[in-house]
Amino acid sequence: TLSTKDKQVVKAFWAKVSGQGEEIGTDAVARMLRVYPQTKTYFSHWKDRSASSPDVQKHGRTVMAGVGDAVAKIDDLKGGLLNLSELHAFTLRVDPANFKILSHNLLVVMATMLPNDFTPEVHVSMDKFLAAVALALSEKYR
Ligand code: ZNH
Repeated sequence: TLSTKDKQVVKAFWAKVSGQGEEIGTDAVARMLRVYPQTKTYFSHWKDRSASSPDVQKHGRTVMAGVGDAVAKIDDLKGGLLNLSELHAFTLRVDPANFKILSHNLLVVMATMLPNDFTPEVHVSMDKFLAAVALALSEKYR
């Protein structure tokens, strides 16, 4: 579980990320599709899956807005993300294993784009936070 310290670190880092949110989200989604091609099945209707694609950019913004919403609900992720979990489980039917894959790609891109802010301390807390988000999103699958 997330400690008080983790929550502080996540909130402080997220404030720095926000300015580049769109770029980070877009890059993470494009990278996920490229490196983990099994994730492409959910986006088969997109013509272009590169980082310059309007579809990828739009989804990058969407995902980052979702993560930002999760930061705001950090004290009750399971309750706060219940509707989003339901959407992914029943409507979108996304395999929950993919939540970890996107989290990993978000970490890689944040580390690359904010090398000075992405300290080992931030790495630990963001990793725990994104794992908690993935768990909360998996809630409705059980
Ligand atoms: Zn998801 C959608 C978030 C992951 C797939 N998403 C979505 C949205 C959001 C999100 C917010 C919108 C909703 C509405 O509209 O209402 N996601 C999210 C998050 C995460 C995710 C936060 C993590 C971290 N997803 C994911 C994955 C996948 C997905 C991994 C696969 C691979 N999503 C998806 C889809 C969709 C979504 C397909 C739909 C889109 C459209 O339609 O456009």
